[in-house]
Amino acid sequence: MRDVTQPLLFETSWEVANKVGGIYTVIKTKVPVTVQEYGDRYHLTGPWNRYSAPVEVEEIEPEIPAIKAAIDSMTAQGIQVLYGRWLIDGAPRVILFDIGSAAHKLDEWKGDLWRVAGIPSPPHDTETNDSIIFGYLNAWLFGEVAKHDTEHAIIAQFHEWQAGVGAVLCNKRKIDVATIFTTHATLLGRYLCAGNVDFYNNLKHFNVDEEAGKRGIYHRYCIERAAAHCVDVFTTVSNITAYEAEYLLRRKPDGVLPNGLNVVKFSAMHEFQNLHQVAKERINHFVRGHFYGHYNFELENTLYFFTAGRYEYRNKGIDMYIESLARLNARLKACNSPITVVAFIITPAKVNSFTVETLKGQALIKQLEDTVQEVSTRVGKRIFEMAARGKEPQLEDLLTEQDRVLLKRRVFSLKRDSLPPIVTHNMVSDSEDPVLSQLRAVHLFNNDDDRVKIVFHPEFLNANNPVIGLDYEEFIRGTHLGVFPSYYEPWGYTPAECTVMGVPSITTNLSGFGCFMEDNIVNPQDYGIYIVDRRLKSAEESMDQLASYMFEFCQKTRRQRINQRNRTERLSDILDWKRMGIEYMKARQCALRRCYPDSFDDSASFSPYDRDEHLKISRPQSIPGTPLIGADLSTYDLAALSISAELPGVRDQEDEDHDLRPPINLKMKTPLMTPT
Ligand code: G6P
Ligand code: 1S3
Repeated sequence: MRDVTQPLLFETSWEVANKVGGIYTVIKTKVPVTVQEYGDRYHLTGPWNRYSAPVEVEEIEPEIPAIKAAIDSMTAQGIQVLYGRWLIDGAPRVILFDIGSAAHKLDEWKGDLWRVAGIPSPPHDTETNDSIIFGYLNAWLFGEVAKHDTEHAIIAQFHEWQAGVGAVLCNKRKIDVATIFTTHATLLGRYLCAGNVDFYNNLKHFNVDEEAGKRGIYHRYCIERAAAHCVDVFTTVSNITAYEAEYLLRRKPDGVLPNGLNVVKFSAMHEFQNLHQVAKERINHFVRGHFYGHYNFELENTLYFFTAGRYEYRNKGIDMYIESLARLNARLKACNSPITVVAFIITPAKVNSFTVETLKGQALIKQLEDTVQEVSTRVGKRIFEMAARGKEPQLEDLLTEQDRVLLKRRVFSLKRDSLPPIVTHNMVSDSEDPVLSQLRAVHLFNNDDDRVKIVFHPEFLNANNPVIGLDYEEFIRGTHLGVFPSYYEPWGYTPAECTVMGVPSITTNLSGFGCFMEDNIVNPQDYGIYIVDRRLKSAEESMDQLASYMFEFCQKTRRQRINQRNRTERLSDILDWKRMGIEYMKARQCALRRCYPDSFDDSASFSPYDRDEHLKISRPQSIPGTPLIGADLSTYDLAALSISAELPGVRDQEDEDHDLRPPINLKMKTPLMTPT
């Protein structure tokens, strides 16, 4: 009988030490809490990316004998394996496979996959071929480990379809490991939504095999569906994706594992507010250059909105964002608003380079800045000289003719015939690009009288970028509002990242994050989480609602914005892995009980998922004024939440709106389960 109290844990994903998308963030940010729980019994397996591994992974010798023996048996047969520490927070142990070193086995394994699981694999789908090799290598590893270590229970968690073959093989080969398959989206869901399909209303009626076949993804779909059915525990990242998986993969997930973040809190609120100011100043600098010649708006009255993510135009709601910005523009114009909104769209498209105009704008503004700096230094010297001689400086004495000419030249160079560009790069297919086409259709051209200006930056940001020169995190901090009106979004890290940085955001009730907030927080809007209804409203109504949220945001005073940012930032506790990680613990417990029922004394029918009751968190509170106040609240599950409760009448110093709001008590224990 295996010992279930000290299990070995393997987590398997194509994105281990190999950044592709959101799953990389899930895995990387979750590592510290998992390492804390499992220590050296925790391993991640992934592909050996020859470009990133040398800088991300430090090679070491395996210490656990069963793992060493497993790796030795693989390397003896020509498989190249890198065992090391992933150099991230928590420094977990990773086992990375060189997929190429097993390429000679591909045909044999494809045949085997068809025989044992009935999963077909066409010849030229490289991604699927790699996933098959990856799956066979994982199953090989787990089989060897289970053979050499018969003492400990073993858990293997597989993320997304690319890791699915391993899950299928563990089942077919009856490898003695408890298995979990976690899907972060469904293949079919993503494909159907990207087309013009009324997805959610038809979810129950799709002929899944036919739809997958029509889109050329039948074989991938088979892997995903088989993985969901072959494991002890099947999970996904949100309730909405659980619902989708139930119909598209034909298995109801056992549990939902929402994505967390590794939240680093500042000890004082003003610290993140200061960072906002500093980063905003950097964006201001970019804006002055970008809009040169048409810079007729006040930066003091300018708000920065942005959307960001992979270029899935409809799935990520970029279409809705642009349409709503056009409506916002009309409303701000109609009421003569003093506010200007600069709306950024940051999503990677096929580009050649920055446009000359974009680079020129930044160069001109830099030149002007340098000239003003030089002139000011000279003016300063003159004032000093005059004052030192006892002469009161007169304005006309300060600027020499030479300075005036120099400044005039700089000012003249800022004249421009064309409008400020709506896109910063030369696009490979400018005329067919959906974002540009829609911007043209709604006439958002950065005209002087437009109150909404557009900057489409079709490349992810990084600090070395000669135009914006900020990395993504700094950029978010400098903005005022993130807008993510997604149609298909199993979770959605973008609004979650905004939240932990204290930046309000707009999401939808079709995104996992939006639903999570709606389910767990009373009045999320008060905390800077605006949720557009894309379920019960028509597209037309949703766009209007989005435009209204943005318009309302534009009415806020600076003080209200600062206040709201404080409240938004306070929500970060509920997104921390320290809390979210508990759902992973539940899934692992459940898998252990299903795989090794004889190792448990209590009833085999126990399921960690049975005890869920659903309660909302009434209000994420600020830190209580004195420790004594906190000590009174032992009946609440505050430790798990890291949220302190406020007592009626206790002044909340961080929330300047407090006096306008009724005091609210934290009413109930949150429904978090402590695994037994
Ligand atoms: C932060 C800074 C303040 C600044 C404010 C601007 O709170 O600490 O000094 O005035 O940001 O806020 P705004 O919403 O106008 O960018
Ligand atoms: C998926 O990545 P995506 O952007 O393709 O997984 C992410 C991590 O779980 C999730 O946040 C996102 O919604 C999914 O869509």
